[in-house]
Amino acid sequence: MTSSTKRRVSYFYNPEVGNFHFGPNHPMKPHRLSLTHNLILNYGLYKKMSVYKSREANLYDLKQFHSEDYIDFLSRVSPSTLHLWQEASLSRFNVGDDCPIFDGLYDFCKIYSGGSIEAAAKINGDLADIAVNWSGGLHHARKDEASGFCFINDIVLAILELLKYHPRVLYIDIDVHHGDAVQEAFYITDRVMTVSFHKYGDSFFPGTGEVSEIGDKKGKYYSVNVPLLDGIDDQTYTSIFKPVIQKTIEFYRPSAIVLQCGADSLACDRLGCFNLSIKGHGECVSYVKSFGLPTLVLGGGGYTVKNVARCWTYETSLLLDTDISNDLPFNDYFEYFGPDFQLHPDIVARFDNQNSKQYVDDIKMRVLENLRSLQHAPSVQMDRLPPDLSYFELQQEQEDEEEEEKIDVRIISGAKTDDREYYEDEFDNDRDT
Ligand code: V1D
Ligand code: CA
Repeated sequence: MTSSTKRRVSYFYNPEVGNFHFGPNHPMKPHRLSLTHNLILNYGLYKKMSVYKSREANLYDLKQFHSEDYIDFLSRVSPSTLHLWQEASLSRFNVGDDCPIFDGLYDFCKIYSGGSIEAAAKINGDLADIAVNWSGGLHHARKDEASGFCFINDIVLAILELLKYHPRVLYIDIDVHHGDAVQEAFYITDRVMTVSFHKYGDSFFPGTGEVSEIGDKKGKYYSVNVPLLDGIDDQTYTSIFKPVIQKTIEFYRPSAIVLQCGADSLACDRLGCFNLSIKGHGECVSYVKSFGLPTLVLGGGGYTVKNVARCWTYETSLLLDTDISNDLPFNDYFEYFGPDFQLHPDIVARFDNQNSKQYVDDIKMRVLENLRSLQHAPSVQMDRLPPDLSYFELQQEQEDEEEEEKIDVRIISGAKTDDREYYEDEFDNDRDT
């Protein structure tokens, strides 16, 4: 498939998501999602994609990754009852300054997670080539604790959904922070390969993501880390992003991709220290798209609200192969975008580029060396699919064979078998327990 082929894009959004507040002085502002959606609408991009109001995740969904104790805690804690909880519970679940208990926290979690799971299901049903949930991408949440502004890990939940149909899922993370909890969730499996590009060093949060973290057991070589230094610019970033992703896809041959597009890797981010322009960030999204694989696109960090909205709107236009004007259309939040009112304002570098050619070449060499080891890992060779048969076709063949066998069994045993006990279809939205 060439990069110019138009894809069927499904877009998930719940208008409630922007109304939650982490509290005064907290950098995470869900309001950025309202700005993004409104800009997307006012550019007319909704006409070119299927727009869905995403449903909320339910308890059954959340339990696919998170512990019951932790979900129970999230569902019951609130600012007004916080004093009734033992300090031990609050510290056990790691809530506090980074992950504050705010009004509607559990609803917020269900809303952003529901969008990612539904988007993954849309890809599974082959009803979309690309599915987008800018409200998702919260890559730090662990099985039983909150971390780095993240409470529920919608990415892990979405990948688990994709794994029902896809043999190998590639996760790519361009947030300035390390995608630690997604890596950790799949560290010992070869069914998911994680690749994170991030700032590493100077105790930058979360402090993990060295090149030497490569996975373990069956997952050895299936975790890839690209630690970068302050001030990286577009040219330097893409000079390492493209070869690493190209070789990863060549060696791993994923049947689906999940792309976390944290916008805190942009220049001028309130928490970040990179120097990417919106075009440079978008080039990574376009590059991933150019492989023509089913792709789930998610948000993530991003703390300079107006730039988050610009970035994710621009990236929506790239996913739709639609050029949009540099002059912003009038929109409900127009005043946020002054004084330039442009999609691609001039960027002022706040950090010198510390990533010398020698540093980048060395990291690239070590990452590519690990990828070559993956090529020789036995499980990939054993799983090799015939090049002209897609996973879906292969699965269909297998299902047909199983169906024939099942009919034989039914004839022999006289048992009545309902297909729905075995396979979820794309219309199966009922997750109630
Ligand atoms: F600046 C702050 C003001 C108020 C509350 C928190 C912060 C803040 C800034 N940076 N917190 C951080 C990071 N936490 C720490 C820990 C505090 N300890 C002593 C260390 O440095 C957390 C940064 C989280 C980044 C989240 C993310 O961008 O990766 C993200 N991705 O998807 C959703 C969020
Ligand atoms: Ca990252």
